[in-house]
Amino acid sequence: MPHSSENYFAPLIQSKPNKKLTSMQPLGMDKKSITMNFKYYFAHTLGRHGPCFTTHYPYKALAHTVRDRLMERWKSTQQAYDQADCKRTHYLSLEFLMGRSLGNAMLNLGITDAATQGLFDLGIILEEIAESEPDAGLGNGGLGRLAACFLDSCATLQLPVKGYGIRYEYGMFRQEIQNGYQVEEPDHWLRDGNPWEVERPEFSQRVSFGGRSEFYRDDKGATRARWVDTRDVLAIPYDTPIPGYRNGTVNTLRLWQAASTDEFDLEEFNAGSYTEAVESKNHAENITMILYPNDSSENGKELRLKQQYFLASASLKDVMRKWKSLHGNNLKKFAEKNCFQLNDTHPTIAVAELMRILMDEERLDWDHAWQITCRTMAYTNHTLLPEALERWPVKLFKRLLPRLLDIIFEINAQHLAQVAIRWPGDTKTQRRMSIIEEGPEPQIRMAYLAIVGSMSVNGVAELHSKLLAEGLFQDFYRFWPEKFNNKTNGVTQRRWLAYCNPGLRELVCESIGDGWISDLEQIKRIAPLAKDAQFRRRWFEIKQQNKKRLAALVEKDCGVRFDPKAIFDVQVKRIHEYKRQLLNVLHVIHLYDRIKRGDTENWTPRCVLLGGKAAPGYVLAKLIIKLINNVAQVINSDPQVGNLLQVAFLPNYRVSAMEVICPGTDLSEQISTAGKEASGTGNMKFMMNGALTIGTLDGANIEIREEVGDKNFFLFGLTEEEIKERRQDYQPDLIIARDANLSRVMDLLEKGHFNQFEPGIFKPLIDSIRNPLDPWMLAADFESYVDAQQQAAERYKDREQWLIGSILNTACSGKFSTDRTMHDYNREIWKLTPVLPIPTQ
Ligand code: 26Q
Repeated sequence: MPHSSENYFAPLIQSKPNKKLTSMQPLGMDKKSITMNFKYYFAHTLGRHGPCFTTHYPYKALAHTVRDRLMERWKSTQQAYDQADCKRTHYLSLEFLMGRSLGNAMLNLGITDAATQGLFDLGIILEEIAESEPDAGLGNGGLGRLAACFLDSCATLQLPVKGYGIRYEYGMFRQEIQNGYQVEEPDHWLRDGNPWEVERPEFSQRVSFGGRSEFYRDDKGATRARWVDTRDVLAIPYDTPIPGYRNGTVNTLRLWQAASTDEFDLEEFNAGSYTEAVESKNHAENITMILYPNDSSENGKELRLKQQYFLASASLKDVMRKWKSLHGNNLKKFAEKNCFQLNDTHPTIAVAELMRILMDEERLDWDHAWQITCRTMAYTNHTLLPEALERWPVKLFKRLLPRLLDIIFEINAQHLAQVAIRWPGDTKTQRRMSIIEEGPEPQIRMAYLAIVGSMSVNGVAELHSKLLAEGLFQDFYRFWPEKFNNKTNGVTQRRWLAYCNPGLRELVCESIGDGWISDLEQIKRIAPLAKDAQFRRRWFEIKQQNKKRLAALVEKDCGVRFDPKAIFDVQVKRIHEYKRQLLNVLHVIHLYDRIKRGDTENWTPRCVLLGGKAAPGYVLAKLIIKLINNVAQVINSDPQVGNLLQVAFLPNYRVSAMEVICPGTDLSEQISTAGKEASGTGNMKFMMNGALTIGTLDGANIEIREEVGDKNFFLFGLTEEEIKERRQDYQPDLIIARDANLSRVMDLLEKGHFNQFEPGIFKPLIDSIRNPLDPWMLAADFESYVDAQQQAAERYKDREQWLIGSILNTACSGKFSTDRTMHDYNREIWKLTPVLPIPTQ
């Protein structure tokens, strides 16, 4: 279909908006209405009859039934925002890891029971058809899932917050395991259509690339710039409704898709070059083709920069269009009524793009434009790894975004002038704080642009925020201490407890009511019940059920049979050296070695599950996956090991897998090198579902331990400060030599016990452990890790004591709701007022 931003729709009715056309009859939320609607879609819309052998069409029919019930609430909410003329926040993110929508939408609308029963009467099991929905995997991991949880909480708190992102044609790759190695397969998630989105071509925007800046004098004699000879791309918005929890609010996630402009094609087509015309169409469409599968920055990729600018420009123009439709050309209150939250540096080019729009298109002068920009932008940092800080070559910017480069240079000049006033003559500080890193290949430091252009800079857990202020951004912290703040992450308890763990939901609701679903602090009221043997019994039975469900998944996807009587020890997250999956493997090998030596007195049977994707170019991470699989193979096929120890690697870890994993987990592995994991959010999902954590003092683990108490958390490892200290004189060979357990583990690895027919393949991993410069210091934490694991194993044998710990973990998870996180953002950064939807006819 051809797209063009102008006149996409000729007005249907010239004179008055037609009320009759847009009025909506509220749809029934009862079993009967839902069943009727479902049958209508199945037969009339989808054209299916009789028995149906696939789950796909019933899924589709139900999705449309649910979606219809979102529509009227969506409209009422958006109308209420317009009428209230409220302040709004625009959450800009290159990733929104939404997972599945059906179950979540039904939960939030309050129609799960009605739909389940209605379908059951038709002979359909809801859970079975819900499995047909592909995950919307438009994110890598933590940062993308955080954005999705934020949207859920904002809708529940009735905050006028809109998500802006990219509609990738291909989401996060599907991971297959072949001969123990990761193989990446494309994820064409839109293949069977997406019932949760609405295309809105009438709000398309034009995004420019290339060309050059041209300067001219305007009618008042002021020098102005325009960006000319550009190659433009269209941005088509697709909106997804984001329902709040049973409150009538439905917010919006707007994702942009790239398309070529008509005239662009035509021009070349008319010049007789059909193939070039098609090629340029492809160029445009390539921008939103694929999600970059790295969860730390991959530097300098031109297409990635195009994606970032495409998102920033289309979104800002959309906000400006909306503003003008409500306020005309008057920008006086723009800063008062808008906020842009930048999800890491990825959308930071928005700082320069807003300046460009305000100056070149809205004709504001620099100072006025700058005031608006740095009063509306706010930046969230998600990493402490210096190598993950985004930098872009100035050269690339000059070619792709010349006008934005002008603006960044000017921002930097004015910024450095301020620095020079504060620290006169201190050229070292000036150079350190420059947005432009000088050198043979000058680079733009995106984090510095974000800090300079924002009113707020936040980290995502207490320790992380402290380390930003004291380390990575210390110069900026000295300059603007008031900009820096912490916002500890959270997760939404609606998806991560109420939806994914129905057994526990029912028990908790029966005990303390359902207030916790929209106010997680209330969950602490189950704490006293930890003393109640009857309650513990039921808690135990639910956990066993969930472990059986998880065991079934593991058997289906790994071919390994987990025994639900064993302790389920789980580490699922992206594969990264700093997250230390390798340390986990060393412990597994240690347990295996104990079994082989007959050291199994008072043994606690254990099932170890690992899962996660490695960036396709991250060689060592991929080798860790291979090692896990080889170790699992050896252990699982050794009759002497039997049920004492089982190991599995779950392929294709994703949101919908975590929904089965976290309810069935006993022990949550959060074992990163202290000071490296900004926050972690998987740790919170496990805690909420009653797992105990074995972890280091890193990220939000520290706050989890504070909440649940040190008795119910298995702590090990060096602190961030001790790590820094020990680096000076770190000798892993010595540590290994002095630790009999670790020596035997290294021995097994080094003599190729797990790679009998693949000689030498694990050498890079072995070398990394023995390297005195190993940044992750595995050897330094091994002994205390093994101790903590032993304590966990001992505790597990005392079932009642374990259950008390499990109940208290759930009971103390109140802080880790994104409802709290969003409250904090709103109180200290956004300052939005909640707006109730207006029910309309
Ligand atoms: C950058 C440039 C080019 C290509 C890709 C990227 C890129 C993409 C994704 C860089 C980083 C990410 C994702 C980072 C991430 O998920 N960080 C995690 O954020 C969570 C939410 O705050 C934290 O809990 C985790 O600690 C942090 O690792």
